[in-house]
Amino acid sequence: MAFWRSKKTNESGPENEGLDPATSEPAAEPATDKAAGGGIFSKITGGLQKTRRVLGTDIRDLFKSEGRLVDEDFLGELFARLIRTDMGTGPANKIREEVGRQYRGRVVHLDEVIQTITEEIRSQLRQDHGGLTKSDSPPTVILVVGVNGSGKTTSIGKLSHHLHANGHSLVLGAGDTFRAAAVEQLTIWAGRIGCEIVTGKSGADPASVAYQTVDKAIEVGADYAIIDTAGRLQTQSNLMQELEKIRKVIDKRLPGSPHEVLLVLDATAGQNAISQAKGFSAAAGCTGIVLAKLDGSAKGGVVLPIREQFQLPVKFVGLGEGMQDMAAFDPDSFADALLKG
Ligand SMILES: Nc1nc2c(ncn2[C@@H]2O[C@H](COP(=O)(O)OP(=O)(O)OP(=O)(O)O)[C@@H](O)[C@H]2O)c(=O)[nH]1
Ligand SMILES: [Mg+2]
Repeated sequence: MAFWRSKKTNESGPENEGLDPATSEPAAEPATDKAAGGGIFSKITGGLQKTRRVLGTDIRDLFKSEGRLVDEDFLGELFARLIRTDMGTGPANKIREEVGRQYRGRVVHLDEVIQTITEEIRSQLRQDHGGLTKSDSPPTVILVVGVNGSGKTTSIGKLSHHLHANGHSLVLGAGDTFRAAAVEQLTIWAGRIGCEIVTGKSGADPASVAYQTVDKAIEVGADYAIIDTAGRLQTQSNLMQELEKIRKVIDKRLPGSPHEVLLVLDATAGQNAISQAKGFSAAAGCTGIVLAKLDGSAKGGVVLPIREQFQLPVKFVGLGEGMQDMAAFDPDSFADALLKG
């Protein structure tokens, strides 16, 4: 299975496509991914180890081999275990209700309940716009935002690696000009991938670096321009205004851009990631979420309230620090990886 998969929901219209809007075929699997021997399912399953351990073990503990009567006690215990993954009370309640509706008063076996929970999670995660937006006339401009240390630069590296491995040309923009180390970090990624990068002097106006990045991408005919930004809190109004300025100058150079504003959330932050998403999605005009560091978190359930409370689709999940440790978010694989296997 491809690392990067056009989802069924994305095959109906150009704006909903995966990487390549010209085709509804899944993107070609990069050789590197094959070499790693991992399909998307095993990748996600591996990345969700910590959450799986909490959720799977906890739910299995509820059962004896002969099955268990589904009564209010059972449903209460199930609920308590579900929310330990940071999925929040809303989604956990819906799962409890569905299990109660199907099995109340009956003795059930673990597999039946796991199946019902998986289906309920799948349906809660379903989304229409999972793929990366691609502009009809290149370059597609992607701005990457989020709080400090959420995984922005690393996610750009991984995304760029994948795009490049699939034959797309790209220009990176080191829009985090606050720290020399940030420019260095992105420069190392560009070197590894073998793509162009635009950097400004230390302390340069990030908006001017963003402008030059788009300019360069247009000049060289690149397919993508991907712009890094410094970490910030949604409460820092001056820094949020700076994002607004970045957006404006990009739009000036290439009207209609940025085509994507990806908000990178740190999955280890669990429910805190939700409040970050709230502030950012309004202030920065975000179009999608990258949920980074799922591998380091037992709070992978947080993707449910993210889907519940935001109109924003989850586009990618980060599953490690390596170049290939990212996957397109697919609700079905994700739900299966949480509970099955
Ligand atoms: N395990 C794991 N670590 C990750 C992942 N994504 C990023 N990291 C690590 O998290 C740390 C912060 O990542 P960065 O990409 O530098 O985060 P950032 O948002 O660019 O940080 P600032 O620019 O300082 O705001 C680094 O040590 C990364 O290697 C992931 O998916 N899994
Ligand atoms: Mg960074």
